[in-house]
Amino acid sequence: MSMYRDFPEDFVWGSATASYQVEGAPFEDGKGASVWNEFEKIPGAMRDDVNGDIACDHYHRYPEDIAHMKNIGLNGYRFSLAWSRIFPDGYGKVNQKGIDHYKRVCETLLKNGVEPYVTLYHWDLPLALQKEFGGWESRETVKYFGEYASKIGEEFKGLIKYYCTTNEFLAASDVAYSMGLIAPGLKLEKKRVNQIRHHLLLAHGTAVSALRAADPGAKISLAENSSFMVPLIDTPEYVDAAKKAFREVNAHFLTAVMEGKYLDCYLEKEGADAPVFTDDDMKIISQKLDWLGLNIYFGKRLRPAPETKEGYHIFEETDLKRQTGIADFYFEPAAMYWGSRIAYELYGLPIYITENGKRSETDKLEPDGKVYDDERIRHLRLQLLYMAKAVREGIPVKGYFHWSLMDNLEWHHGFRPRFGFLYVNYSTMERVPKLSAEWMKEVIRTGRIA
Ligand code: IFM
Repeated sequence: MSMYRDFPEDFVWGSATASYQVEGAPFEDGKGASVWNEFEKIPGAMRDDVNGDIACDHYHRYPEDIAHMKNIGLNGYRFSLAWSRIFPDGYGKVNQKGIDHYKRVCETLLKNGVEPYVTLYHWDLPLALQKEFGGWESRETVKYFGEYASKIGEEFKGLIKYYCTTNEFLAASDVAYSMGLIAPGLKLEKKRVNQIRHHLLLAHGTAVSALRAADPGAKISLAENSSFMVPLIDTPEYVDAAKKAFREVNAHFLTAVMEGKYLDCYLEKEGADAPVFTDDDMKIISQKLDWLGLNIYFGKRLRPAPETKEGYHIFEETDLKRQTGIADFYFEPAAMYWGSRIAYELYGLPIYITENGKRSETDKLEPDGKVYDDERIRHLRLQLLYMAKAVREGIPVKGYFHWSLMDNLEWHHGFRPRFGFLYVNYSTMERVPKLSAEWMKEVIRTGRIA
């Protein structure tokens, strides 16, 4: 058999989770409430009216979950800290037990050869900050996020090297404060939401400075699910159009972070609703990062369109069979290649795919005790083939984090959507590695896509 490898030996193979989605134990060991503990009480807010009181019980079962990672061969774990375990009120009094918990998690990971990649904010804002300041509407929350980042940098020096400040700005701003679908579940007008978007960018930048001051060795990024462009043909005209579209469509988030300015097209489009900001804000927001985390689930096919003002045309997705199952997340494996290539050519940072995965509502335990998630394997195979193409062409894609390690609480969609390598039996909390976990194990072992 050929010794050809699709991925180098030092490639980081990880999986990802987020605190609220897996931990449970919402008030244990001094943890303060997050906005989710209020939101989940609203009838109908969560599908099937579930809550995160137990979730996957990862707070207690992390040693077992780490053993599963090791067994699959994963050498990276991207997880988020619950801010309110560290600062129960979002600021002020520190909860040592929360810090100790995450230290134990990191130590167990490292002992098992798994590198922690830690997200500081994955949507579980301390409730006190929402009540006292209106959450991300206020610069107070930004300031306290910086203090939280600084505390983490000091405490976890030597344990955590890789950080994502934030996960997916769009959900943290619009889905939470405009669409009202996730906590705190508000439907604010556009001007206020645009300011929230800006504050989240500022929170990211503030955390970058705080982490660098506390731990100069930290390797810092964010995890962004930008709109990724897939030019239909690989010619300079198509690729240039895709780059232009990528910068413009993501002008309110990634472009601002990477370029230190809001593009005119964004400011013009928002008009009187545009965010209020200063030059200093933009400097804070756009500090140089060490790597770039991309959450890639979908892509937009595109052609150049010299006849339009924008100069490109993005095709509407019409084929419902191609859906990944998440509204607007259309299956487009080529986005793994084009997303990485375009982001690298524009911004020059090493790339990590900080999320990618496949939702299913049909994964089930068979009588033989197995879960045959063949469709997930089909999706992953195609996605990883495109990631391998990027690696082969010299684009520095350094790691891949599968969403998710295990089935978990998919926010307001409840527990029915399953994304995991591990099937979670929610009655017994037993974890069962799915066929996709076996498939992944072989990919990791051989460095090749089967
Ligand atoms: O579960 C989410 C995660 O929290 C953020 N990115 C997308 C995942 C799947 O919907």
